Amino acid sequence: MKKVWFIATMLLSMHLHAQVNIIPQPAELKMPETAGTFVITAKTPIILAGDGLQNSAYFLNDYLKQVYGFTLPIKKKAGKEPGIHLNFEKIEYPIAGAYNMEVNDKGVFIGGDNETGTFYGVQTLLQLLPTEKSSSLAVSYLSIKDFPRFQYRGLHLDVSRHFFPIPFVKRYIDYIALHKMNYFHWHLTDDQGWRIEIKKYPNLTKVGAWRNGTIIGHHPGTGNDSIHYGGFYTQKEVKEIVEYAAKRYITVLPEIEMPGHASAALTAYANLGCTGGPYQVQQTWGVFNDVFCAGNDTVFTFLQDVLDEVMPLFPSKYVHIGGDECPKESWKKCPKCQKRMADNNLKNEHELQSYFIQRMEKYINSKGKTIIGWDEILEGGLAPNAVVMSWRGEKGGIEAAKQNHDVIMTPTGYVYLDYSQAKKEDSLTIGGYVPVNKIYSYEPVSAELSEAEGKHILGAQANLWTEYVTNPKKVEYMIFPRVSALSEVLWSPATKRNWNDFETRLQTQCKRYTLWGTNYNKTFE
Ligand code: TNX
Repeated sequence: MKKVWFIATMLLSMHLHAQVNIIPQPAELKMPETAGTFVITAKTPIILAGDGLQNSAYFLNDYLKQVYGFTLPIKKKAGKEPGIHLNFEKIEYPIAGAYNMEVNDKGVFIGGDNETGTFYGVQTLLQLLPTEKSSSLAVSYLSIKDFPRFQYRGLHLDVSRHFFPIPFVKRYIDYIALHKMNYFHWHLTDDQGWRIEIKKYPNLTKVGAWRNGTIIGHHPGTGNDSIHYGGFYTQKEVKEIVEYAAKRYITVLPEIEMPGHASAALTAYANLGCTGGPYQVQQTWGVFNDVFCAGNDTVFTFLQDVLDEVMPLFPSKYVHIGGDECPKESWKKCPKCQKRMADNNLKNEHELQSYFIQRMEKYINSKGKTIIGWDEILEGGLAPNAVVMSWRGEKGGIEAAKQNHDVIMTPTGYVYLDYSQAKKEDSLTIGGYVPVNKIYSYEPVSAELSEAEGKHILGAQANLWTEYVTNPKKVEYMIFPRVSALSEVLWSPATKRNWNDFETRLQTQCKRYTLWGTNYNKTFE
């Protein structure tokens, strides 16, 4: 009898204290005095209070199906029956995504300031579910008030150095959504491959999307020149990705690199370079001297044509046009470039690069969009409306904010996911060292900025360059658990940041990675 009683209390207390390990940490979380759980089973309805909440319901059902093997009936709101209630609530927070949430004996109640907020409330609900497969999911009674700290919470993927197929890009977008992040920066062009179909210039993908041989010296056991490596996305596939992301309240930010990192484009259309070629889709990593010719008007026509096809595919108000790592050697030797400099009173090649970016900005602005560029676009003078992505540390971002430009912080020393996360390099990486506690310690708003300047920091982004990341499993290994740490930096109030507490919650998060079938780096454990 005693034994039965003991087991019963054990089970009851387990039930009453179902886990609450949420990442990113909500702004306000309260547990009621009387603990308890609401149990979700296959019969529990999702009850929608209005239009626009279907995306959240479908995401919840897709997740339940994949992870626990069942879905829930979706209903329009009728009475007050128990269930998962998806609502709207007036919160009036300046950044999209605020929500309130309550779990009690009547169910789960999520009220977003807008669709996005309700969607994020659903992400929180997923984190309250058990980390083992089960057909009855106990959720602890609690109440939450939550809202994002930054408006730009980004994750980047380089698909040029290595190509990743559409189903994996979708999975990557799911990972962004599960972390309440809202930008997917898609690095679509570089020296080693052009990855987006442009109908007016078919050679970009016929020629520019392919290189001969896997890259020698960097992939142990490969270096096989007989391999024709590459791939690209059709415009139809791009649309599919943009729609998929939109249903998760994620904006896809396309990047078309200029004037550097242009080998793939030059190989396809040799007249776009200063020398006329021949060029090759690069087979090694690094920075290459052949870049788009700044003295040739055909180059500007070409890039405008490309953007005319790219911009309508992406509803994003921003277009990323690169601007990083552009050597000036070919411009120095090019008579047309020198003439352009003389005609426009440009003192040096940095000013020529600035001319290039400003000319493209003018075109892009005329189409109602804003450019983003890497911090090199500060050199030679910033284009008037440009947003700066600060990657070579924070200096460029700080300078841009002081010049009243918006900034997205992506400093190598904190948020470069291609860098190793283990002290003793545990797999082939580009080098560097960014362990999970380093990314967790990142503060995007530098103390060097005044309050007004600090408002220009829209947020931050982690970048995954893929020179040494050859397949989806390795992508997962590089991003997790670091993206979970970044999500808290970007979402939670700065006052809530606490490494020890995060480390405890991360143990549960790792169980979730396993539940998702996702690879992750375990060196921090
Ligand atoms: C610099 S970050 C680059 C990339 C490389 C990366 C490797 C940036 C704007 N440019 O082209 O892949 O370093 O870490």
